[in-house]
Amino acid sequence: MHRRRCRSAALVLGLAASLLVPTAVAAPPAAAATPGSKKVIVQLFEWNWTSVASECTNVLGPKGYGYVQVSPPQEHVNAAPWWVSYQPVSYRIESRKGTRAQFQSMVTTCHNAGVKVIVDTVVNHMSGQDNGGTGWAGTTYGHYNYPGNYGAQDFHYCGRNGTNDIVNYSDRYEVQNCELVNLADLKTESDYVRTRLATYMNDLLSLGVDGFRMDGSKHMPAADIAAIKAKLSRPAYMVQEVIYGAGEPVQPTEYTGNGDVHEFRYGKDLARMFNSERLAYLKNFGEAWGYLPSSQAVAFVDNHDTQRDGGVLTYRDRGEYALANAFMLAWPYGTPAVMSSFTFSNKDQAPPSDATNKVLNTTCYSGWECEHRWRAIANMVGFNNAVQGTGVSNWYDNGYQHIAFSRTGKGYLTVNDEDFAVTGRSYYTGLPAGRYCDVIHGDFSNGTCSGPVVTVDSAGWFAATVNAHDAIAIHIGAKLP
Ligand code: LM2
Ligand code: CA
Repeated sequence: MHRRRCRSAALVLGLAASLLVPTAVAAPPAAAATPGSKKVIVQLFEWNWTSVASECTNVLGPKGYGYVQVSPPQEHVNAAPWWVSYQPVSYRIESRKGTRAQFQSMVTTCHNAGVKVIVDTVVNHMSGQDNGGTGWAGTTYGHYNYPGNYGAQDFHYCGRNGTNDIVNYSDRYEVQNCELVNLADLKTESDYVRTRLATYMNDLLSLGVDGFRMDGSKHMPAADIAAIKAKLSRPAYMVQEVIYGAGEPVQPTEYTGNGDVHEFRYGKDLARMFNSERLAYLKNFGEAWGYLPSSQAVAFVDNHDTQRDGGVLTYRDRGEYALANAFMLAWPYGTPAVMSSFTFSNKDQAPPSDATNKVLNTTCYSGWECEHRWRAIANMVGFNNAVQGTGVSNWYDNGYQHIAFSRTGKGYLTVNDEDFAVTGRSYYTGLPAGRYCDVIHGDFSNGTCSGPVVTVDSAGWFAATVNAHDAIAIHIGAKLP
């Protein structure tokens, strides 16, 4: 008995000591969240370089956007649909959106406006044209032959399903080694291919770009992306497109070692809360919903694919879409990315272009929706900048579609998606007393507000009516003197 007790005491001691042994420390995650004090990304989908440049100067910089994500700049197959951008034929920076010189000048102009540039980078594949053709800039190519870049030996031919196409997303091998919609699938495990891709990305870095949106990341092993990244000439921001699919073998979390990852569940769940469930459920929106770690996620209401595929809110939802974006820009989950679309009535529709398929200059708001300029969205970018580093406090909900919360000490948002106005309520903000511009309805500049002003009393409260399907937002960056 005595001996047993001693032995077990020793065992207990041994166990206790083992609790003190330092665990293996995982390498810190690669560059996570857009670096810098201005986090918000805007995707200027299919805008030409000249128009992106002027938008940086006139709107993105002044409104506080940190990053612009531009569509793929490399030479592509020549046809009308927007998706030609996702069928590279060479790595010349020469596309329907502009020349290399225009691209270079756009990067410089955006930097001068304080806006960094993320490039949509197509690395998983080349074109999907069985009979080849002549690219936008005159390059003659075949489906598996891109002179000077790739030949037949540089592609996968999975030979499953009677073709080379991906059919079964439950099969990791197929997802990464077969063809996504007939697009010639590069052997990203080959050092030659990796080097060629890194050379393209290094060329973009030499033009000053700040980051990459890695198209089709799910279709490449994370290790292949890591190997390409290791060949880059300098550190760069990276966000990988890995569409979450329940039960699929390839999961978004596999990619966080390389950089950020898009959280596709965010926009779908947010749409469901607005459309058929309750905003009240958003109280713990984010990691608690099974999402990627906030510090490595890029969140979005919609992107160019999901706005065509459904299940999300888009510009067509008008006010609800604005409210969803306002919520995203106020809520501390991930790096928010705002979509800016051209309007379309069919999925394949070209961006406004001339007879040669060259993209026309953007004219907000004809043919281009310019959601990122809508007041409720554009002004919430300033809110996001003002509340960086703060948590959520003072959550309120009515159990249904009316919610409110503080970003502690810096900002306050209340969203009312009920069919009725909420009147006669006061809201506790915890903000310093004073007069604040309601940035959902007014622009703040030079100390004045073009819309309604909200007065926070010395105890941190304000009283206001929140109209049906409307919101009020105030923050310390838009406080009247
Ligand atoms: C992406 N991420 O992984 C892009 O975000 C998405 O927009 C791309 O699809 C896709 N992956 C490939 O980069 C788009 C578009 C497709 C289009 C492809 C290639 O949604 O419809 O496919 O780009 O341009 C089109 C045709 C398709 C055809 C294919 C090859 O729609 O029917 O396949 O071209 O010719 C036979
Ligand atoms: Ca692949």
